[in-house]
Amino acid sequence: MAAFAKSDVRQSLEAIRAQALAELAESSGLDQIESVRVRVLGRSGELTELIRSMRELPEHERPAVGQLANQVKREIEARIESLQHELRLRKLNESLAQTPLDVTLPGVRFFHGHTHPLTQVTERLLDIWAAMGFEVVATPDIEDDFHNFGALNFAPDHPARDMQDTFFLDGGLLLRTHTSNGQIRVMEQRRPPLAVVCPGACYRRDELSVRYSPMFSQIEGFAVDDFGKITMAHLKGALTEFLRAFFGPESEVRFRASFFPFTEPSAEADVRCIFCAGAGCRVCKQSGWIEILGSGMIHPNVLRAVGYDPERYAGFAFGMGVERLALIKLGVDDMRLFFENDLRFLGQF
Ligand code: 2NL
Repeated sequence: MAAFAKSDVRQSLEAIRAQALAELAESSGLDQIESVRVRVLGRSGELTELIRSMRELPEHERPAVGQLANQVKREIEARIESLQHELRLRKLNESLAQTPLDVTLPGVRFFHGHTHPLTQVTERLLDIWAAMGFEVVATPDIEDDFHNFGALNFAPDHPARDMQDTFFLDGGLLLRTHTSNGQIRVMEQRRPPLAVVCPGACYRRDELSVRYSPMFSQIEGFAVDDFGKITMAHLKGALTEFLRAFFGPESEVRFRASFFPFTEPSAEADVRCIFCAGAGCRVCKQSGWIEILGSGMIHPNVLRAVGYDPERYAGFAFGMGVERLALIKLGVDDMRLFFENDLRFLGQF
């Protein structure tokens, strides 16, 4: 068949336009508009097909006819759009007229949640250690006897290993009683120099009370490097820096000799009572100091247990209870408040 004539195409375009615009009258509904759109502009719609067939026109005739085709298409599209807009507006107005809307009513107040105070304190503590170059490592809650006790130089008959204090699981496993297990695992897997903090939940068979909970959180940390490069002075410097970052730059810090199976020598760190500034109060039991954390130089037996030669490497370690720090920092006097999740309490932080 010879290429069909330009005039035929023009006529068809005009016809499509006339019919479509007639059908797209003021009174059309959304469904009707849509059916016209599909029939004319759809993938195999009348206009679409016609435009496609224009490839068969002689080349010199195409521009003029093409222009008309585009104009028709735009006209129909614009018409559809304005009709749809009008219809939606009408619907909205109708529904607003039906249900009276009092724009003076107060708005709905959204309840904004926030992180739990213990989480806030944990994040702050970890941020401080991270800023001092310590890497934060998550470690398992379920542990074996070696990583929770044996490697930490606990004697076989140490009371902490008692059924009464520890949750034992089937198969010789247990719920860790401190986060030291994680540090043992990190040291086993890697070689010095290391500076790591391990946060996490710990478990002991205590009744929930003002001061104890069967589940609580600790943050422990350690730094190990060549023997001679890390001393008790680094321990004191790092912990003093940490305590001043947490309690304020003017905080007075003191170290007292102490004992832990896994450190030697061991020291506890206190800060000047933040409630009475040292004058003596109920919180510091009139001593003027608040005990914050335990620390020490890692015991040679612990280094040996993870495969480090204690003549070649040395390090310090420390541990702190997150609930205890949160109680002190937030001025709360009963640990149960952190676990009851009463929103009247939590909402204050
Ligand atoms: C405290 C005291 C402490 C450690 C924890 C530790 C871990 C390893 C080796 C040596 Cl793997 N030490 N941790 C050291 C001294 C004290 O915690 O009062 N925690 C709440």
